[in-house]
Amino acid sequence: MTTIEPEITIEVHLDADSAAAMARDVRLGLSAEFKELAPKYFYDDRGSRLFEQITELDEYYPTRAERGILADRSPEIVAAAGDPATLVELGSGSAAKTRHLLSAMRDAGCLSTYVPVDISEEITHDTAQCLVDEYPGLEVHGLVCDFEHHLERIPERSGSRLIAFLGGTIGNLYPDARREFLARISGLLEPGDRLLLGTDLVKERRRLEAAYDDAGGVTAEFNKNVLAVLNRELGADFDLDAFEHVARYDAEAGRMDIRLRSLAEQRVRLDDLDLEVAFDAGEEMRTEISSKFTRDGLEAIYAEAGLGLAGWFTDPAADYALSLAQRVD
Ligand code: SAH
Ligand code: AVI
Repeated sequence: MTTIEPEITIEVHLDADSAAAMARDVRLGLSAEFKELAPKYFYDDRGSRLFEQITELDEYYPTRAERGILADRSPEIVAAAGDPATLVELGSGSAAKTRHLLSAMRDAGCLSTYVPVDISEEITHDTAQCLVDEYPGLEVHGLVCDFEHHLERIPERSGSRLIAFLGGTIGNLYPDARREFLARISGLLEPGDRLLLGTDLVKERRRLEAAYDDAGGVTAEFNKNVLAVLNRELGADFDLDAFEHVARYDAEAGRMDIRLRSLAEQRVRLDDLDLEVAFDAGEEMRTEISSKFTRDGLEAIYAEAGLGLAGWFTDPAADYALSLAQRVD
């Protein structure tokens, strides 16, 4: 645990076990007949910076839509969440849009503690520092960890909590993982606590595919960055120029399917895994899914996790939704 200044505590739970888990995941994913890597490995420093660039792209509407809802409705959201003392944010990143919630909590006189939870250490430190400067008196208790595995590290509750999971990141989890994750969040909610979940909504293919394949190639760079992470972390020798970015909407599954396509027949060596992987020319490897939701679908997903919808906020075009959920026993 690091206490950087009185108001900031950051706990880092990425250790030898996390490195071993990454090695295991990658070995499994690259040894399967249909190769796949987990999207959490995008987010080293460079990946986090590239994601920030994505959020500013014309084609990438989700951040703009979510920011608009938060800018307009945060006081209402905070009141509907019962004026919480603590904001826990999963996958917090730069917390750019979170300021709207924090300001509404400050203005309502309830703001005490912010708990950012993110796998990327540098961005969590930077975010904590900026926020204590911007919100005098705010306590920041950050956790650098994998939110799929370390939710129990979230500090004990003192006063009511709002757990926010913004940006549509829930869409990056497969249905089974999502079910388990929401059930665990549901288990963290005490009476009076709320979950605030950001979800991108189903829409026409053209806009979805453009959002994940921008003309400037930023998303392609973000996607290929996972190969650079494997080169550094696992002694791999991926040639980033030997792969191309692919982003297709799978309407049946209701999700973007994001892949890297091998441009040639090639072999890649991962020294730290003592593994050699063969790619055929044209072979595709999945690096991310990004599910799109409907209100009915989300209500069913909540019900399975013992949660009930307590608020629904969309942008005027209904591209994106923020929903409040509470535990129903
Ligand atoms: N909430 C921000 C950032 C979204 S990007 C926004 O709405 O703009 C997704 C964020 O989740 C990144 O900061 C990434 O580092 C983090 N993340 C992804 N997988 C994670 C995991 N398994 N555990 C913890 N953080 C994760
Ligand atoms: C973080 N997550 C919600 C983004 C998304 O839209 O699924 C990640 C992303 N991948 C490509 N562009 C953005």
